[in-house]
Amino acid sequence: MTTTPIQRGHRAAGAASGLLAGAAGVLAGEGVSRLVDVTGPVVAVGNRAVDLTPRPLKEWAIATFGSADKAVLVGGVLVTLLVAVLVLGWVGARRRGVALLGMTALVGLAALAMVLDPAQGGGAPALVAAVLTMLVVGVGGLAWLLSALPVRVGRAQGLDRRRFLLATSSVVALGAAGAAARTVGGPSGSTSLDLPTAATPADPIPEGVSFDIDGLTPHVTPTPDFYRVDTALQVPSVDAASHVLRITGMVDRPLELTMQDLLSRDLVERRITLTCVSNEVGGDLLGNATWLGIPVRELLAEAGVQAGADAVRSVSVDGYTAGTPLEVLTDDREALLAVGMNGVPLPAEHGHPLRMVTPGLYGYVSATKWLTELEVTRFADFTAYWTDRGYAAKAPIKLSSRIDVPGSFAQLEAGEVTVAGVAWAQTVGIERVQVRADEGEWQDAELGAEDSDQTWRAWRWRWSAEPGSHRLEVRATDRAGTVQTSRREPIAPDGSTGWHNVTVSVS
Ligand SMILES: Nc1nc2c(c(=O)[nH]1)N[C@H]1C(S)=C(S)[C@@H](COP(=O)(O)O)O[C@H]1N2
Ligand SMILES: [Mo]
Repeated sequence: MTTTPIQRGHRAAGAASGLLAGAAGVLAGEGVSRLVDVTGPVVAVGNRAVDLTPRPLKEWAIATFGSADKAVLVGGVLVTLLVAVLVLGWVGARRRGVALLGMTALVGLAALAMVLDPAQGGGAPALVAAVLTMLVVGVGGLAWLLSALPVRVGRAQGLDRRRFLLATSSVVALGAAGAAARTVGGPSGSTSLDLPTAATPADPIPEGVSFDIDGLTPHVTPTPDFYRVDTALQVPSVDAASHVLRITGMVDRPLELTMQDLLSRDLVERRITLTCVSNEVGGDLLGNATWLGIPVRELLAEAGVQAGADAVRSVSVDGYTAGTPLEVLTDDREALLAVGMNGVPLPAEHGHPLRMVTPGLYGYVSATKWLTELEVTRFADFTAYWTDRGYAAKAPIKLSSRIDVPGSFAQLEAGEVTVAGVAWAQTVGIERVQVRADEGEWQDAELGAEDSDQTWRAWRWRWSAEPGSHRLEVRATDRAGTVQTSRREPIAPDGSTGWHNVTVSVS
């Protein structure tokens, strides 16, 4: 049988129907999910996809897409869905039953992913509402659209235009309503929490902690500029009023603490520079904030840590886990369970209402956001999110330094040029920073006043720049006398090393 133009148009109308119904179904499902506060289909499927992806592929994706990996993942889910519903609609032009079955299967997959999502906060009725919406709009919409197409193409019978237009506009309207609900609706992580003042406020910032130099990183990072790194496709929205922290595992007295329990304690305020293991040499995945919180060691002492334990496994509401050495959480660095950041409750992206902040360790082993459980355990008995993906179980922050100004490839005028940046060796402290141009002699930079050994330290150096192209390099020495290594290491498995350099041109 040869294909006639009518048949081809018919197939195309089928494919368009699949696309319309599929898109509207997802949008409506997303909208209702937002309204009833459950993890929506796209994020749920994305999360499942991450979990089911073989490790080499995952590593390749992280290496290739870096911090855009989430956008790429969501894009991948959407493109796959698009292709699937196009094909379903195409098939459906001839075989309606097959298309409807296929669409039902897609909704079923999304429903399964939503039910299995570790961050799934909503109850059964909310989930049922979201899934029913997808069924009605996706499957029902497709059935309606396809019913406007004649089944037997052999007969010279065109599509039922009125019916097709009505179905199309209805499905589009439902999809649009879903999209609107998706953007406006929902309890968007209300971060209202009455923070008490600190029993132990942060020390005042010392005079001369930084320099007034354009482009030099400020000592305290304004919250909107604070880097964000996490695996959450959608920032968890946690209700502080009902949030509970559980302390479990190898303890004499397991604890369950509400936010009110935690806030009624003596709170400590301190500036701590957080650093991500994914920070490349010269990168900006670190920030310094004033954190308000409860010393972890006080809570662990109350729970009564049993002999033999050497780790704390922290768990986020979204299922993320990390392992931190017990000794680090009980020593004098005084790791915090933070409730406040820069004078206000933690913003949703930074872990509202409760997160860990541990001086001296990379965030992935020590700074769990949306914290819901601390399990006292042994390193030998568990693995965590990033250790499952090839990163080290123990990860102290490596001594490092960065040139903030001048920027790479800056065009400068000959004469005196200010070179400046920050250096960090949390819990050890920075003793010295040196700079050199074109591999000449190392020169001592001037250091800003030290805030504490838990924060970074500013430095500056005056350079008499002569015309030409020049390469500036920086290296730091910590309080223990260790000089920052020039050896270039990648971020995996436990943090990058090497000297940061910038090339500038002077005229
Ligand atoms: N729940 C959860 N907590 C998390 C992460 C995460 O993916 N999920 N990422 C960690 C990593 S790798 C870092 S570097 C810090 C970053 O904290 P920030 O986003 O507030 O800067 O959070 C840590 N806490
Ligand atoms: Mo990180």
